[in-house]
Amino acid sequence: MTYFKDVEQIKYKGPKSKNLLAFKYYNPEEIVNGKSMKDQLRFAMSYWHTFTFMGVDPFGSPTMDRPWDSSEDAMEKAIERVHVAFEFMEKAQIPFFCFHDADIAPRGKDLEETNKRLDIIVGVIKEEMKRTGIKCLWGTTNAFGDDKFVHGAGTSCNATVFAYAAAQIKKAMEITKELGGENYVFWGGREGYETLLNTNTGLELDNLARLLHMAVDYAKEIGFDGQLLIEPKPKEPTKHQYDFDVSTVLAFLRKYDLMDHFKLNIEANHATLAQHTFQHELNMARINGALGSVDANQGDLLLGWDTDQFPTNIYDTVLAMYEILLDGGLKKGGLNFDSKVRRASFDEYDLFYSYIAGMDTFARGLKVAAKLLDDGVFEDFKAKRYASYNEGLGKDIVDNKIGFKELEAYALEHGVTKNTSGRQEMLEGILNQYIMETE
Ligand code: XLS
Ligand code: NI
Ligand code: NI
Repeated sequence: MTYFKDVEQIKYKGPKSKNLLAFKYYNPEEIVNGKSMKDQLRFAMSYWHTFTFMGVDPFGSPTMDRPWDSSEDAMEKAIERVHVAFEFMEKAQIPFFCFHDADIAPRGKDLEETNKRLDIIVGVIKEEMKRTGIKCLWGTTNAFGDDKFVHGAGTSCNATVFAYAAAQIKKAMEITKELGGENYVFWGGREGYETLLNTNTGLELDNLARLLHMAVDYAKEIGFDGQLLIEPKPKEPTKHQYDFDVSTVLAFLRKYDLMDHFKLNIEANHATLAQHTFQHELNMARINGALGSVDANQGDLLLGWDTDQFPTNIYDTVLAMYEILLDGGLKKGGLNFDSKVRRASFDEYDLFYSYIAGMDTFARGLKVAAKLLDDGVFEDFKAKRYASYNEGLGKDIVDNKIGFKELEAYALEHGVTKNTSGRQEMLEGILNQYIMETE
């Protein structure tokens, strides 16, 4: 059965092509910075936004035209979606996918039935993976949608809900392992709170850490060697999400002795919701050795929520790829399009246009970033800017050789040398030049 009859596999046709169903910049086998674009970018499809998002918003009903969703039977529909998803990924040349348990199989009447359903669908996914060579970047559980999670999952005030969340994570880790997933993600869905009038934050955070330690132990027990990831987000659904941003998560991991076991999954739209740039969040993760993977999307700066749009802002992708290359590439991570088509882009072919736009923007971002690094544009500038720490006084400071008394003696004797310009606008001009002129 073919679902996207009007589309052949999307191919690279180059920047001059007028073919709307072709890549202009993403050339999978082209070598950039020593690796093929395919291996540098490790694109992934988000199962939820691509195949379960139906266009509902708080003011309106579903809009998406999805001819394959015709079956009345929930399991039949889920199986059909697996086939469509793999045809889509093959045609769009997306080598990985990411999923929540709840995306792939309908919940059953109880945990036991839900798990049985998951096993059936996982079997179908495995066959498709074998047929296509497409791999699993990460799995996760949805422990936020169901009403039992109204007060949170690992941070619920209700211990039986904590147990249920643990059971869901256990199963989701097992199926992620079964599918060869390279990572497992924890996004703190409702791990946060609305008011301190009813909340014991100390206990909630301790419990969240307990849950994560249990996950680390269980991964070891079943031999799951994927990278565990935490995905920061400052708000939505709760007012105060515990995993606010990269720095908050790092402090949490350090306090609870989890730093060795977790890295971060950084989402562009979550960064801007936290009043940071995407680049800032990647940078903070990188310098702490915690850059794991990326949820590639973009928000709308005029709107205060997670709009999860496809990334088309070239500045953001250049600067994101710049941080990623400085980190030595994505390693086990990838670029997961945690992005959805707008509600009014309801035609099934919009899925292709949106992924092509996102993949091309990141491919171009990769090339520009690689060139900026090759030419040492910003790195050479930075090296000179901090040169005073390479010798004499500065070297004594970074070698931890001197203290306040020696520094005072130095200041009394020498005063300070003249500062030099930070040249921000000059650097921004050069960045523009690279974006516009890189071949
Ligand atoms: C929601 C998150 C979510 C995670 C996976 O805002 O981005 O989609 O990526 O649970
Ligand atoms: Ni995300
Ligand atoms: Ni998000």
